[in-house]
Amino acid sequence: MTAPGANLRINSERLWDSLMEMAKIGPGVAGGNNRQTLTDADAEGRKLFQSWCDTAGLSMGIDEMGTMFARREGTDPDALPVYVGSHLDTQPTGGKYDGVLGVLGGLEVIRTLNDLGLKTRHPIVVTNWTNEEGTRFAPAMLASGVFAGMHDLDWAYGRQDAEGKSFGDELKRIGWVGSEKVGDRKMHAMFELHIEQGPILEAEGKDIGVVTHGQGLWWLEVRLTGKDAHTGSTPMNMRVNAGLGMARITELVHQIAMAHQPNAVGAVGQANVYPNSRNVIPGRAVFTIDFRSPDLAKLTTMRAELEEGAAKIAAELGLGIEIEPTGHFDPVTFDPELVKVVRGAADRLGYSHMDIVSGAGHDACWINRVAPTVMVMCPCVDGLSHNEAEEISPAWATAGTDVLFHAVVETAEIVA
Ligand code: HGY
Ligand code: MN
Ligand code: MN
Repeated sequence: MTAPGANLRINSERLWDSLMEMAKIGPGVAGGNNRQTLTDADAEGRKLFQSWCDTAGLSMGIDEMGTMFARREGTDPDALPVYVGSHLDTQPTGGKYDGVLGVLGGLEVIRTLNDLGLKTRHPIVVTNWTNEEGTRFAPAMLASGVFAGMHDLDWAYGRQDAEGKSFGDELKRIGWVGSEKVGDRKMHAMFELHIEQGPILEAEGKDIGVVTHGQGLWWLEVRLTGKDAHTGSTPMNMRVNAGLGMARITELVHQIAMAHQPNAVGAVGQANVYPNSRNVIPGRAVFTIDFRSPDLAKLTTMRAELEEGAAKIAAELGLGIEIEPTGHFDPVTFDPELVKVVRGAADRLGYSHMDIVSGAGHDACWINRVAPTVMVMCPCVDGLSHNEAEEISPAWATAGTDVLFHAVVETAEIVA
């Protein structure tokens, strides 16, 4: 495959303007975004992306999970397309770039090809995967998981949010149910550009992360049952306190992750006690644990240690306990050939780069099971993400998208 000339670059201003335009939809309260999946804000963001794709001359396909596939034709109708994308949905207190840079960076690849009047043998498809975040409807990477055959469609449609609304009903409500069967599309390759969401690239002074691997993950939902009682008149030895159990298990999660350093992380992200009244001892607690490691054996051991330790804590406090896995994927090894293409592109363009393991999960982690897949990363300020203060520089956005452009176009094969 011939690589594009190093002089070919994307249009930085246009990319940045599009990022800022999209950031106006579903604004947060502190400068970031709250564009959660299948909300009206998500629908508005989809509409804006659709209009940009129309202007760029792309044809749009939508599958039954609402994932958007915007296609630029290649010269060879039989050639499998090169996919490039990420997600437009955000955390409730999300940043402006998590996911969005990968979708609009993919669109910028198309816009630049259009500017240059270049054709490629393989078609190129820019993709917006539905519900990557998994915060409203667990698990994360839900649509790409169905696409990769990890979840079935009905199970995904039945996932419920905190108000009991189902994924399927909400997708219908916003009018984005497509007719394509999920997973029917075959891919020549898939690229995802994403901010690192960690501190390594910035600390090392690198413009580009060549993502060779991704961490594995377990999400475990813990439900503790104790007894509501008066916080004032109930003697300490008569309490069955689910809130205390949650606190002890939260500490246990931290201890387990620390015991498996390096390359292990753990936290409780979502935590609710019931009835959540100032003067009632909580009779119920429901919370989620997020364990991750690039080492499968460590990941398995952390889950086992948690289940054993949490059962012990519950027994000591007289609590009922249920632990339900609500999300999982093994550590990921991305396609070595595509990793070389990304590394070569960064070299050719003169961007500093280093190999890196993705700490966060991404749609690419599932698609890697059904097609050759790789990720490109750019730094983010202080490594901060899943926080409205998430920030990147226009230079980092440009570097990441330049490398994405070169890697995608090389793989899609320019036709002279
Ligand atoms: O949880 C994750 O790693 C991703 O940001 N959804
Ligand atoms: Mn993301
Ligand atoms: Mn995210």
